[in-house]
Amino acid sequence: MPHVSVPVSPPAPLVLSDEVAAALADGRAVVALESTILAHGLPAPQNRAAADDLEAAVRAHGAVPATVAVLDGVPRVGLTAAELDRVCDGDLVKLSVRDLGVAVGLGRDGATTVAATAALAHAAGVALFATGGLGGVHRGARETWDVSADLAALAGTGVFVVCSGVKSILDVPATLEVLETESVPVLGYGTDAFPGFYRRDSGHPVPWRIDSPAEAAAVWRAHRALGNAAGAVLAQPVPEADELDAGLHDRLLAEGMALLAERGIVGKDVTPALLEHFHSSSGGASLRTNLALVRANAELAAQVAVALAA
Ligand code: PSU
Ligand code: MN
Repeated sequence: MPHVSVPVSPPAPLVLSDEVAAALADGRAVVALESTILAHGLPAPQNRAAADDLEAAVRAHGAVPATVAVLDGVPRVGLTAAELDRVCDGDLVKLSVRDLGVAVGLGRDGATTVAATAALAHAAGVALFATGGLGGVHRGARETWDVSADLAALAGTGVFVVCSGVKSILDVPATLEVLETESVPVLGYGTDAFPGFYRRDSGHPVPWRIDSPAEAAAVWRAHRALGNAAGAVLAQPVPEADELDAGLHDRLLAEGMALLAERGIVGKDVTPALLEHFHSSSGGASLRTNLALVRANAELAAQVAVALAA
């Protein structure tokens, strides 16, 4: 049989903003930010203010922010103000990794999850990524098989994600087990407890604790140098003053789970529906917590990115 040469796949049709492209070319610090949290995790109009707030938090610590989304079928790393407007009031669909080719092929708009943002950030050459809470194994996954693609993405994508643990709406110990199986290191930042998103302590320990951006940078460098292709998780608890009250948290979670069952909500609508229930039923308390933790994560990611670039 004659040898048939297979064309190599073209480079991903990514578009970097001028600022992000210049920073990467100079080896300066860049931090990726996801757009699903803006389009589906936070209500309007607070989401638009949050988009600016997160970018400002990254800049304040000396790094360049790169919010990621797909607009008119173009995967973009680094958005203009007008593009952030579209993400925040455009009624965008939620894109995980499997949806990227579809949205690009069909010329659609979409907001990227942790998984999809990690894939595009990595393709662009951005290592640091800040978000709120990772997706993971859902409660009841034994019956529903609902396991976020965020876990598979972290297993196969070399990005360093700064977050506040996994969303407390998930099965936290099962999620930690999957991260262990997939060889994704989990580091507590200034804590021995794995953070619980709205709460500082999920009730489960972290395997490793680190206490400075320099330590985080050293761990990331070594992780990559040793050839581990997986990502890593740097988990920072929400600032103490912004933690959600434990009783309120548990009540909202129980109500939210009942609501899902009652309305038959499944698949990618589960996480936005639960977050929406928290925001609409906590009198603004969960929103304040969510904003505070993402901002703190953006700040820390910028500090680690700066330490890595040094
Ligand atoms: N963290 C937040 N708010 C969010 C999310 C994370 O503070 O809205 C989003 C992320 O985009 C994450 C997604 O990837 O929720 C997980 O969705 P799912 O469980 O359907 O994989
Ligand atoms: Mn899911």
